[in-house]
Formats: sequence, C-alpha cells, structure tokens
Amino acid sequence: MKGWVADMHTPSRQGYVSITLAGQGGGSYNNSKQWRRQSCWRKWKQLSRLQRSLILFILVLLFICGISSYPTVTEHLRGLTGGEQENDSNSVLRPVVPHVLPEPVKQVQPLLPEQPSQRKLSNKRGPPALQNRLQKKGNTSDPQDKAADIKKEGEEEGVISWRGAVIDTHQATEGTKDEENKEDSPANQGANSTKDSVTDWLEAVQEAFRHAWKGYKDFAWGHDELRPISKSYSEWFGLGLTLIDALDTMWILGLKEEFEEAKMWVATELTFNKNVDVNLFESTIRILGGLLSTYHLTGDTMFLDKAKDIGSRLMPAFNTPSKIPYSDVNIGKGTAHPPRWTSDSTVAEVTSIQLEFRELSRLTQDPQYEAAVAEVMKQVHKLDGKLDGLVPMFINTNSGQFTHQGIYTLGARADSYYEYLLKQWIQGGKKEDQLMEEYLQAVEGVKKNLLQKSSPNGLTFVGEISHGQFSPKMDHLVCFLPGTLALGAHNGLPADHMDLAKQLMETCYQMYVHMETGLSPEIVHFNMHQGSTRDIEVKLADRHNLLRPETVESLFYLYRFTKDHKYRVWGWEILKSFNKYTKVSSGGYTSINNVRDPDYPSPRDKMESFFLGETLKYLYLLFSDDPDLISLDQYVFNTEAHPLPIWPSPA
Ligand code: DMJ
Repeated sequence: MKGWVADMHTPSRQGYVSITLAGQGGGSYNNSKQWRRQSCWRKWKQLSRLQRSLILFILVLLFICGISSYPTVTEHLRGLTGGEQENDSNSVLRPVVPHVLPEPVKQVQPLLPEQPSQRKLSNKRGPPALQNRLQKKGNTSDPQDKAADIKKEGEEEGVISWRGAVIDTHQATEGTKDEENKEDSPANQGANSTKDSVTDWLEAVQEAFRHAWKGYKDFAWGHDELRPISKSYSEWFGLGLTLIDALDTMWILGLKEEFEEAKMWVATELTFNKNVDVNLFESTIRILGGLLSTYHLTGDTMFLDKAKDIGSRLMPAFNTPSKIPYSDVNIGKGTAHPPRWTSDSTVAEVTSIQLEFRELSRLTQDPQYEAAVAEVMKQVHKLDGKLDGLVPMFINTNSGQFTHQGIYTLGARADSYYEYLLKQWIQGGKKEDQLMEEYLQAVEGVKKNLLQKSSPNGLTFVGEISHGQFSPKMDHLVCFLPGTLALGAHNGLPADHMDLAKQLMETCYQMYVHMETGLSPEIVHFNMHQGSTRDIEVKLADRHNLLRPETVESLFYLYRFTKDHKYRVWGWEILKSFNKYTKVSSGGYTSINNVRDPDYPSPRDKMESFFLGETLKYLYLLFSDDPDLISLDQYVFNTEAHPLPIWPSPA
C-alpha cells in the first residue's frame, strides 16, 4: 500500500514543474500581487493539452489518496463500523449516557500500528484455520509488527512461553472443528504431559493481570475504567469501579503487593457520600459484591463497613409503587428514579441483586436488605406472562407487571435471572424449594423453546423467541449457561443438565474458534438450513469483543466438575488470543471492534472492569489445581465472579 502511494506521487511532482514554468512564461512571476490578480482561467487556457491532462490526473490522485488515508473513511471502506454505531449489549444493561458510549474509532487510530503487510493480508479472506496460517507466515518477518501497540504475543515467540518454558503452540491456535482434529488436539493427550504448561498458564494469568493493572495504575488510578489506547480513563459512577471489582481477584491470584495498595485506596480515598447516580444492579454486583467477598476472603472489617455503607445508600431504589426497584439511585442524595425514557426496569437487573443483599442482611443482622430483594422475587414468581418458566425482559416499577412482552432470551436483560434462581437456592443451603423449582422449570422451558442444532456440524445452541418466532441468535452472554447447568447438576439436579452443559460449552468454544482472531463476537447467528457451509454467522454490528468472561467462567465450572483437561486447553487458547489481539503495550487490555479481522481488530479503547473482576479470575481458577481455592461447596459466585459463602446450617 505504501509503495503504491509513493509511485503516485511521482507524476504529481512532474506536474508541479509544469505549472511553475507556465507562470514564468506569463511574465508575472516577479510581481506577486499582479500575478495573483491574473485570471486563473486564462492561465489554464495557456497550458498545453498535455499539461492540463497531467494536472487533472494529479488532482484526482490527490483526492483518492486523501480519501484512503482518512481514518474513518478507511474504516468504512474496510467494512468496520465505529464504536458509536455498535450495539453494545453491555450498555444495554447500562443507562444510555453519552459519555459512556464507545469512542469513535478515529480517536484511537493514530496510536494503531501501521502494518503494510497486514493491510495486504486483510483482503485475503478465507476459513479461520487458513487465516491463522496466513497470518503466521505473513506477519512474523515484519519488524513493524513487533513495534505494534497491540502486542501479538505467542505468534512471534513460537514455542517460548511468558516465563521461558517451552509450550507447544499448536495447542492453542488450531480449531477442533472435526473429529480428526480433535484426536490430534492436546486436549485429548494425557494431562500429565501438560503439567508444566499448566503451572506456566497460571503464571501467564498473573502476568496478564499485572499488565492490566499497570495500565490502570498508570493512567486510571481511582477511576472507573481504563482507556488504554488514549492512556486515560472513563467514569461511569466515579467510584473506582475497576479497583473494587479487582480486589478479590488480586487476593485469589496471590498478588499481595497490588492488593495492599488497592486496599489503602479503599480505606483512605473511597467515599460513597457523592452526588452521583449509580445503576442499582451494576453497583450491587460489582461494588457491594466485591466488598463483601473481599471481606470474607481477608476478614478485614474495613471492607464490611464499606459494604454496609454502599448497601444502605442503594436502598432508596426500592421505594417504588410496586416495590420493584428503580434502575438508578443517587447515593449522595438518597433519591432514586427510573431511566428518563421509561418507568420500566430490566428483569435481569431486579432479580440479580439478591445474593448480595441477602448476605448483607446475614452479616449485619439487619433484615431490611433481604426483605427488599425477597419481595421482588415473590412478585416475579406470581406474574403472568412467562413462557414455560422463561421471563420477558422488562418489568414496570409502577404496576409491577412485565412489559414489552414477547421476547424470550437467555441473553441480555434476562440472563442472570436464571443464574440467581439456582445460586440463591445454593446460597441458602438448598432449602428454598420454590427457587429450585422455578429454575428447573426454566431449564425445561429452554429445552422446549430455545434449544436447536446448527448446520452443518450440529452445534447445540440457545436461540431466542421473538413474538412467537424462533430466532437463531445467541449472545455471548448466554455462555454463562453451561457453567450454571453444571453447577446445578453438581448440586443434585438432573444429570442431563450436565450433558447439556457439555454440549453448550462446546458451542461457546466454537464461537471463539470460528473467528479469525480466536475471540468470540458479542452476538452470533447459527445456520439451521441444510446445505449451510458454516455453522456460525456474525453480523457486521455484532463483531465486537468486550473482554467478557462468560465462556471462561463456564470452562472453570466444567473443569472443576469433570476434570477434563480439554477445558483448560480451551481456556489457554482464549487467553492467548486476548494477549495477541487485545493487549496494549503501554499497559492494559482493550475491547475490540472486529473479531473477524486479525490484521486490524480495531481497538475500542476501553478495559471493562469485569476483565479483572471476572475474566482473569476465572482463568486463574480454571488453571489452578487447588480445589480448596474457592471451593464450590463452600462458596457461590455472584454474577460478577465475587465469591460469597454458602450459608452454614444452623447448629
Ligand atoms: C458482568 O457485569 C456480569 O457478568 C453480568 O452478569 C453480565 N455482564 C458482565 C460481563 O459480561
């Protein structure tokens, strides 16, 4: 590309010489005022036909060069969409506030690597495996690639791991789309042969955490989220969200120094006495959940005091006509309100705060927290409008009724409703039968209404019902389900839940393998027609990856319960892809816009707090051989990966 541009400049220079000569020929070169007054048109007519053709040619070329070097236009031509145009399912769970929208691509463009060899490759589309091979061959020799801001680890190093140990790179790069591949895959080789690697993988997670933490510390300390490309930060609630979300991860990963520093910030800087609107669900799962779990792991009552403070400040959200909470609370003023455009709340949001508020009541001996969230469950339990145990996506805070009915999904806006039915039952010592029954009914509802097989490879997936029609659309968020099903089976629920968990786990993994970057998009569509050539399709607007945890979360559960080593290998592949396509050299990891373009994944310049709170924590636990490191018989993870104790039976 660069060579082509240089060639085009050559005639441009020749043309410039011709113009100068023409000006001199007119006798006015020494008198600039007079020269400017001359009619351009007369000068134009004085040029020879060849000269005029040359000038026109140059102008057209300059125009084309200008267009192709302008970042946003280039993006458009390359079929990528800017961040602001994308449908971010995570922001579906957030109020739509302009400042949290992803930044336009053009803002991050100047810091991106200019990689001529990659530009050439980007036109060569092909199956994922071919893309991988092409990339390996094509990129390793280009020194510019190595200077890239987005590191491409693993690829250049070949068989050398982070800490110098030898790793078979074939473990992590090729998909297992057919049985032949599967037999060759390290997943089916003896676990002993990879023991050293697993130790190394644990260190790799620590390394990834330290790298992410470095970015946060250098550019976003005490703020909500790191923007690693622009080396800045973004605020959502202004409460140090990433730092709080990451506390228990540091503890679990054994990063004591980092933990102590963060703890000091919580003790001395964190205040909830702020005139700021926060989202009830997000601040409950990330802040209240994070503080409670850190209190349990460390025994430090400072964290409990902070948890009580935020918990009590969130309570005004429940002061609604129906007792179904509002989405937003001002934790300084003690006022709450729904979003500006509706009086509805999201079903997943109001039914996925129970683990945290119940635990807060148990610890404080103050029943108000548990009572508020139990009332929500009681009402949702009684509501009409479910489809075989599946719930709609919205509930009205005035009437307490479901609204916008007709869409049933296990994805955004409904996902953790199902997760918390099971987990509340486990948290309470498996005594609250109604929760378990509702969970079982919902799983049957999924099987009856949402479960289908793709073509040609028969991947089991969970689609959606939209006004009576089945849609083969599946959010990456749905990949929490294999883990939840496995957890239920482990706790005595039907064994076929484990079978389904394994099938869905394979599908979620394939959502990564099928992509050229080895990273899943936010949403996929499955082919169901006979004669389809590929199982998974991705729409242009759905190609982003936000560093989400659901698949590695489920891999952790599946490995804990089956001890099948392949789940660890899959997790390792995913970590390698994160390192290759989302790691920013100055520190931190970034969400990307396009998982289908390994040459230009297009960073979104944001590291979500759940990358530290969940993704890296689950990866570490997946690779850890210590079953007592957060035993699943003693702890239940909230939906943000913060472990809370399963309540002990009264003596
Ligand atoms: C997290 O905040 C939680 O896991 C939530 O349940 C869903 N969305 C993000 C992670 O994707």
